[in-house]
Amino acid sequence: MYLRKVYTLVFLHNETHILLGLKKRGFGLNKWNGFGGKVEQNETIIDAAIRELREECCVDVNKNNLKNIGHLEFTFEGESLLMDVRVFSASVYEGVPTETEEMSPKWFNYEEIPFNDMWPDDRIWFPYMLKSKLFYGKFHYKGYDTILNYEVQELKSMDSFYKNNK
Ligand code: 8OG
Repeated sequence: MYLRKVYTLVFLHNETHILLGLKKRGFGLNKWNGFGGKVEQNETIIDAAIRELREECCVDVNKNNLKNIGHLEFTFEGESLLMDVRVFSASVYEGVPTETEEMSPKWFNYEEIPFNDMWPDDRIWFPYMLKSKLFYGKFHYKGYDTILNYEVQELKSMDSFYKNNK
């Protein structure tokens, strides 16, 4: 049995670019990623996504403009933690992405995503996100660099995914 912890991961985008942040401390140090973190007790997943985006890059997003586009699960050989990561995108937001103690934000053209400096799984599921497809992905790691096995699939709807995976 795994101990499931829920995380958020938010990507801001426009027609040609996606916003990534270089993580300056903690888990995923020196990797480019979206913005997010642990959902706290007494907080909804959406509220956590909004809070983390604000804390990490000073941008405000309204919950109606956050779209749940994917679900990722990560497990690690020998560990009981299952990281349940809810992925969101938004193209409408307020504020200018600004560097914080945790993240240094930068816009990347869709053709120039720095996969060599990102989590190894990202190059497997980003193509779904970049083609505006909903997705599910499950990755089992040995350490933080090696994917032992994985599964990724396109989803028809997030609602039906969650209905069937309670
Ligand atoms: O609070 P903290 O920064 O530790 O939260 C971890 C963040 O990293 C959270 O937004 C979820 C995200 N994340 C993982 N694993 C992976 C991964 O393999 N790829 C990507 N893109 N993000 C990940 O925890």
